Amino acid sequence: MGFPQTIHFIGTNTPRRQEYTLEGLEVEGEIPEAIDGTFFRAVPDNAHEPMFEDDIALNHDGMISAFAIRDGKVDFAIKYVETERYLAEKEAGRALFGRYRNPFTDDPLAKDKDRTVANTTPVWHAGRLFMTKEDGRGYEVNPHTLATEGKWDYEGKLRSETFTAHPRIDPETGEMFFFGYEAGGLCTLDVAYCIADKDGKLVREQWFDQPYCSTIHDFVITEKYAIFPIFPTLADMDRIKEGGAHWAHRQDLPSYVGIMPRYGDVSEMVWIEGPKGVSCFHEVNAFDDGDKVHIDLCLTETNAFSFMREAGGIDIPQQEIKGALTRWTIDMSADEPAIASREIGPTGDLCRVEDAVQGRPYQRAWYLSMNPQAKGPPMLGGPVGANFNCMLRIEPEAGRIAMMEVPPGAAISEPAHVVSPEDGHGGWLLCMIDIPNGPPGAGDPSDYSSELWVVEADAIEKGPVAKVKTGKALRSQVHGTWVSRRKLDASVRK
Ligand code: V55
Ligand code: FE
Repeated sequence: MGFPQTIHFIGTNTPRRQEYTLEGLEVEGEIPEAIDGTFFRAVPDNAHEPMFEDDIALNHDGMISAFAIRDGKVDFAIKYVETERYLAEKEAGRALFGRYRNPFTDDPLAKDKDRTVANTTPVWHAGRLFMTKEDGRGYEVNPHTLATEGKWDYEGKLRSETFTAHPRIDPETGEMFFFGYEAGGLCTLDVAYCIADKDGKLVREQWFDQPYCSTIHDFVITEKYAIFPIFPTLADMDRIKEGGAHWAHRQDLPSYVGIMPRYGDVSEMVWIEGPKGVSCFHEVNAFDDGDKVHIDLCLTETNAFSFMREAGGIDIPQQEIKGALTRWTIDMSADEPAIASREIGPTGDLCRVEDAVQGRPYQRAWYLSMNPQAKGPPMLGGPVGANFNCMLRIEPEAGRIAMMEVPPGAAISEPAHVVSPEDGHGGWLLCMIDIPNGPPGAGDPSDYSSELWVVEADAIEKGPVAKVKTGKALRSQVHGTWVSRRKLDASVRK
């Protein structure tokens, strides 16, 4: 059948399916010496033609990619995560796993095998690197060789069958707070809330029920609380058994915020009702302010993934979806805590704060958006099928916004933040830019050049200080993670 010609397989989602390394990439400009470490990226890229024509990018095999940077020089590598699924399909020489998160559509040879593709976020904690996806447990990967070490279950201690792609690490305690939903199996309400200590030991795992079986993609912590914002994109066992979509969005149902003391008992969870029909995949950050809690979210009026809207019978074209960077404030001292909502920035997603302000008051954040001045259509591809074309830097307290544009028709991926050792310097951002080789919006959408841009974090409007040319058209990442030399040197795997 070949690869389908849909948004999930064209533009920056064009199948590349190549493992390779490149040494000494061409650098235009100068990479600051302080940038010393590796930028890891999670890249979906299915090794085989899919079983179904309506296959989606979220269902594609995870690759781990690395830009290793030292002394202004850059090496590149990309390799498949050797999940149970990848290895089974490699042996069969074809796809065995069917639709996204639907085991009832699999080939009999896939029976009882782990379905996760580990394609969403590289996570670094306690000297180990994991490739994660929310429908399964993480896979440990060797940060130096990118070889897959195996599935990660905390020495057999973890009960949850799933592990989020968005854990939160406290910058002072070094603890990793995380969760898994559908923790007890397909379509269960079970959510596991867990803490791993700074040495990577699982010290707490508690289960609770969410109000409905929703896709909990991200969560947030503050110094006091663990916070689970949930949105009405729901799984349904009957639909899944019929071979249908795992997720369907519901405009008619409320969102909720589940909030509990972060070291507390799940029986202390309070559920607060939020607006109906809204959706969010990523929270920017959250922090305490006396008895109040502020939660900053990339909020949209409906689900940003077309296939999750379509399954729910919602007919809103991608470019017409409205949203805003939104601050939800909850006064926990109130008799009945409620959500007060206000807009703090333009719509967008794939947000980043520096690690040191996780769960704390923060001055600035970066995220991706659509430049209203950009001419022509966005580059096709990426997880939702249309790429962002600018980066914003927002200061919610000061009310200031700056923008970095990209070349006409180009795409930008989520930035990673690199801390500078110099006092008073805000560090750098690393982000992938895919630039069309032909006329923007007109030529072959799979023909583009991928560059890694190095940008001053507090002067993004000036554009990059250096561009690293890969000489390749790389497939879109989902999320990326910067790991400093200090952390790499202390890694468990050598
Ligand atoms: C997202 C990404 C996923 C997924 C579910 O960005 C949600 C949101 C790359 O995989 O499976
Ligand atoms: Fe995500």
